[in-house]
Amino acid sequence: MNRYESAKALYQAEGIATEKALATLREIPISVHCWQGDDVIGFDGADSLSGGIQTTGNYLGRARTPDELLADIEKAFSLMPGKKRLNVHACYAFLGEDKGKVDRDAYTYKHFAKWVEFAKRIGLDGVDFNPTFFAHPMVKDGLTLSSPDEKVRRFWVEHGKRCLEIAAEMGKAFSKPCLVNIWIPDGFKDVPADRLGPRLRLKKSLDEMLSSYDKEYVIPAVESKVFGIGVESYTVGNNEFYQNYAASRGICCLLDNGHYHPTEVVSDKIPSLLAFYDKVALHVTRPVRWDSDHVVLFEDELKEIAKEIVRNDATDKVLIGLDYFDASINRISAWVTGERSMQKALLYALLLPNEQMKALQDKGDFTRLMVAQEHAKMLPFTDVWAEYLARENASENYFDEIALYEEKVLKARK
Ligand code: RNT
Ligand code: ZN
Repeated sequence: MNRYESAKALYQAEGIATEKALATLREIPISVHCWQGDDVIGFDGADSLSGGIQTTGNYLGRARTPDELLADIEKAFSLMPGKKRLNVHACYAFLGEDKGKVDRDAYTYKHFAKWVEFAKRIGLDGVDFNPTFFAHPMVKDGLTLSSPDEKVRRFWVEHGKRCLEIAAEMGKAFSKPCLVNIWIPDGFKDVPADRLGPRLRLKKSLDEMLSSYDKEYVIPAVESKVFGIGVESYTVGNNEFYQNYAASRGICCLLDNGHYHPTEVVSDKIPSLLAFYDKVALHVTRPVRWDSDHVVLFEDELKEIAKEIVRNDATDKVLIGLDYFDASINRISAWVTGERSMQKALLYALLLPNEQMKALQDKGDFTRLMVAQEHAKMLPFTDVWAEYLARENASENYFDEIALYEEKVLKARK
């Protein structure tokens, strides 16, 4: 008997169907961010990052041009098992001859058509989109949609509107809705004199932005945050603001698991939102002491997040996106390791006796529940993972190929 057959039998004895788990896993889309490959710089003129987020490290081979980024994405995605979407930020516009002439408030679909062509060519499930409200001269005093300067506020409202229009085209191109995630860096380093004003302006800006959009092909989401670097005292778009905004406007919340106090966990927020929302979007990341956006690893909180998606039958309600950026290691490897970690966590959750454990909880049999939870940890998960990789034509050793790519391609980028 091979490893998989023996694992299958052991799982079967626990009432768990490995075939079903494998079939489900390959249908769960993961939206992989485009911004790991170039340290979140983009194509539209920025030379550094701002807005309280930070990439650290200077490992060789950062993608410096659109062509390099596309090549790196293609390499990285070829080593990622499962169904993937591509998550694009507006700062990754292919401006061509419009460079220096057309600003973010006037981008159109033509500046992003290449992303759609590319995603189709490499066989992706779709494209998601994000307005880029940072790393731009129109961010004034750290503010965008909440700015008291009407010119600044209008500029960003228009940027948001353009992005919703572009996203509708992206959605249509795949006949599937495109998630448009709104994250703004707005906030203050020190104690503000007015906490309400900026929030009322943000509310007004969002209402203007969202006054019309394609309801069939666009899913707008808002991403809250507790603080950023240099924005420690006050964040306009905090959790309470956006959850109430989303609930009252019928849009979606996006939970980034780096955006809360260290003892607060997103795994526990997912079921709370599922009680009220049809869809919940995620930015899966790995915060180390702060919103550091480390590469996602197969760790306890990630497993817990995956459990909440799987056992609540929410694989089509929770839109899984990745959000991390590490410039201190090979960026392609960073990409692949994070995506595989997410897939592992989902498979791990799919292979748990969720029904039986829930029954124990409902009976109040917490002793047996604890024993069952510990027992489940020791089931031969790795053998089923190996089988998944084999069926996806993906090798467990992805690094050799990346090392070769580093030698041949990345090292030549001086
Ligand atoms: C920042 C947010 C946001 C960004 C990306 C680049 O704290 O997490 O999602 O990481 O939009
Ligand atoms: Zn995020």
